[in-house]
Amino acid sequence: MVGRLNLSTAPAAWQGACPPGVSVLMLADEADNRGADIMSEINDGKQPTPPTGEAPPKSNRQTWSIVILVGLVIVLGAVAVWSARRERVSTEDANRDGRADSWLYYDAAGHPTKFEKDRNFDGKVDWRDIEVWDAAKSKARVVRTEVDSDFNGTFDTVITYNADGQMVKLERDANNDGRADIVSTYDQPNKPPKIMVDRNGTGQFEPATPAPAAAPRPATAAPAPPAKKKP
Ligand SMILES: [Ca+2]
Ligand SMILES: [Ca+2]
Ligand SMILES: [Ca+2]
Repeated sequence: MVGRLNLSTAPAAWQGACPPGVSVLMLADEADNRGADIMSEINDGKQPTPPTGEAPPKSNRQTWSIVILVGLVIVLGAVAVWSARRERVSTEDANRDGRADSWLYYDAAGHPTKFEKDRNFDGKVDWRDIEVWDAAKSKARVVRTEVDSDFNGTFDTVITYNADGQMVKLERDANNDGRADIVSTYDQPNKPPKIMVDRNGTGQFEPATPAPAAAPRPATAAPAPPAKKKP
């Protein structure tokens, strides 16, 4: 395809590049419709338009501005999510020594999730209640209690409660080897528990006869946790 460029109507840049009176022949492949369009636009005195879908190149400054803006949005979003999910805690100092000795944790909705207490004021938590929110009763209930009964820094007793708040299982690590060796199961209210004992630390439990004295009911034997205040 051959076209003749009309310099009198062509864009100024084209006119300046060619001396007056010079004809310019333009060639385009027969299959190149875009080439023909460009020649037509130039002869009409127009600037060739970019092909469809081909956006004009952005400057580096524009590109960096977009990158920085997107990064800023991501950071602000992450901070908002962290702030919404972060745990809150209220503390008490029962012995007034200037150090907290009980901690009540809340989720983002203000529902208690965990209560911890340092009962002997040695700076180490030795009582922990795990709580869940009961929406039907609009209050939290304790589902599990962990106790360091001898205050040696290791939790050795785990108590599990049912939905009514009754103790259903007590697991005790009496020899401090990190594994429960006395398991008391409270299947029926007001009935003695079923007690199983691992006497030699092998993981094999057998019925306790007679019932070992090392299976107390810490929920009643231990000091009652102080009143929990909302933050
Ligand atoms: Ca204190
Ligand atoms: Ca303690
Ligand atoms: Ca202990």
